[in-house]
Amino acid sequence: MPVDFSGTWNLISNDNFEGYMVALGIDFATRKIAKMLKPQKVIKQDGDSFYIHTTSTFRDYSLQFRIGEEFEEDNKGLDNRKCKSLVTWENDKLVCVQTGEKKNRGWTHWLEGDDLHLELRCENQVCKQVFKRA
Ligand code: YOG
Repeated sequence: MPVDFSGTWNLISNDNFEGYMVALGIDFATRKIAKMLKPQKVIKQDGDSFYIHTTSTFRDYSLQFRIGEEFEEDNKGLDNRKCKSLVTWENDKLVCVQTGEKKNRGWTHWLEGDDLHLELRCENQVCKQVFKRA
């Protein structure tokens, strides 16, 4: 049975989000607001199809993709840079490579016990987020 990320998840920790946002070129005022947020993720997983909706009181971001199929991502409301994204399984981890202007950009999701983990990468910065089921 493959891992199932489906569910509603609330952020409980957010390590080095500031460094990640600086690497993405997010301005100071926006970073000040963003770092106070406690986003919620709704993930719907159906075979190789995924829908990930990240919501907050400030901005929302939604993403739909299929494993192994490269797609254009616009990062609208985030850093607004377009990139080509590809999500694959690496064992039980969901790994996204975001190819574009920013080097070493991507993220990885995995489950650890009852928690959802997310590592966000950009250039030399790594942000580590943990979510618990709502
Ligand atoms: O998740 O891509 O689950 O898309 C990353 C924020 C903050 C806006 C959030 C809004 C990067 C201002 C999405 C936060 C910082 C700061 C809630 C992470 C950029 C702008 C939307 C992400 C993947 C994996 C799915």
